[in-house]
Amino acid sequence: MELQLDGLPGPTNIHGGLSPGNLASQANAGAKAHPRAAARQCLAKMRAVMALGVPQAVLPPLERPDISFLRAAGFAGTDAEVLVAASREDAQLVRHASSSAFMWTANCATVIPAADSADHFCHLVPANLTSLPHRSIEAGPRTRMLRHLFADGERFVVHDPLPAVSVLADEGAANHHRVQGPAGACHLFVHGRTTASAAADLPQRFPARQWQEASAAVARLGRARAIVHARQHPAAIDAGAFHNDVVMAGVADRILVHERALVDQPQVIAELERRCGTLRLAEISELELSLEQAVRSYLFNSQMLDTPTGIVLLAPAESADGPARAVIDRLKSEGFFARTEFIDLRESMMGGGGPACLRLRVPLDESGLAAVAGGIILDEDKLRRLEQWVDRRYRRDLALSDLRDPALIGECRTALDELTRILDLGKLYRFQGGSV
Ligand code: SUG
Repeated sequence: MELQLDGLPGPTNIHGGLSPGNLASQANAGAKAHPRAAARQCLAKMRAVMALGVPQAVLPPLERPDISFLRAAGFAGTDAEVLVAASREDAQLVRHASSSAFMWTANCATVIPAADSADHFCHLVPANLTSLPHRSIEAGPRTRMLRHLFADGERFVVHDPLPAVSVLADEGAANHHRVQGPAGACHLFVHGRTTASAAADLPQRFPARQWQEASAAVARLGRARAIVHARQHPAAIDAGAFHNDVVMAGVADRILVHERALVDQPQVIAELERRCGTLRLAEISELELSLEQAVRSYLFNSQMLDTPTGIVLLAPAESADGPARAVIDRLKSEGFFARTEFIDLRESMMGGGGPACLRLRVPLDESGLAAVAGGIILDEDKLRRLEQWVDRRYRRDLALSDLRDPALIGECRTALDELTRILDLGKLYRFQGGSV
């Protein structure tokens, strides 16, 4: 089975325009955000997944604003004084410190499950996210959080993130697929560049975030037995596919991929089939859905779920009409999935995060699932309590200019403190005496 580990934005969710090459992030820079609606939409997705009979857990938000980050940048005094001074001197730094980008948990780690690792441990390699400042500050606390939640040292290894150097820039599972065919499982690692990349091979408009050297290091740490490396098509990156999961999705033996997702794509697919056996491939042509339409609709960022009643496509509402919908209808009629559901994730989509970005997949067996911190596994009762908590503790809207308000520090702590009680996590955050 596959546990879906979803993220939640925190009370300072903003549209900061912090990600170059991410068209939605850029287009919505400075727009008023709606933290309560953002969190509610994420919870609604979790409910939809649970209703499909798939185990669902929640990964708590990180504390924001990250005052220790601002202190490390030279601001001093009480926490409130730090925030006020930083807001006056460097508002952009405060946006980095306040961002809720950690909600996109597909980027938080790469998972090599026990079934596929040489030492039979389930390996979690947290991503260093060095490509962007607001994301790189996630790595440390997220690693400590994963250690708290996957604490059973007999089963799980939570590694340190790769060293934060450019050649090891790692964006986690957004550039990784576990393909499972009749002959076995294989891990596909997708990178945008390598140290050996010729200038002509690189995207021309936007940066390539994931380095091949990082993917190789993650595969080594995770003791993955079967791996294939592929390079993301520079045209896809230049069209706004800053991660591979914007142009490719999959579950079990099914791969849904744009024809311009990967360099040498036919060879990559052939290699996966050589390792895994025959796969079911839906390769979408540029004619049927252009890269531009793929990025606009986020069709390939749908969550593909292997449920007791067949494969389900949980697609963003943005793909419910036009050419993306036509692709979905065709694939459904061909039996590529049993069912489709559309989900409204508007606030997350404004930062370039669709259904697949919001979850980390953790393949586990029953006993592995029982070893995960039980409090984060959701049932209907817990979900209802989380909804009430969000309604109580998250502001309805938040503008970038609100980030200078020191009241947000206390609001966030109060919210997270309550959350740790709902999820039975004990002392988790530093302000509680914990490690995160
Ligand atoms: O890293 N957006 C995220 C979106 C991550 C999507 N994840 C996957 N594709 N798996 C990013 O670009 C925008 C934040 C802002 O602009 O405020 C942001 O960080």
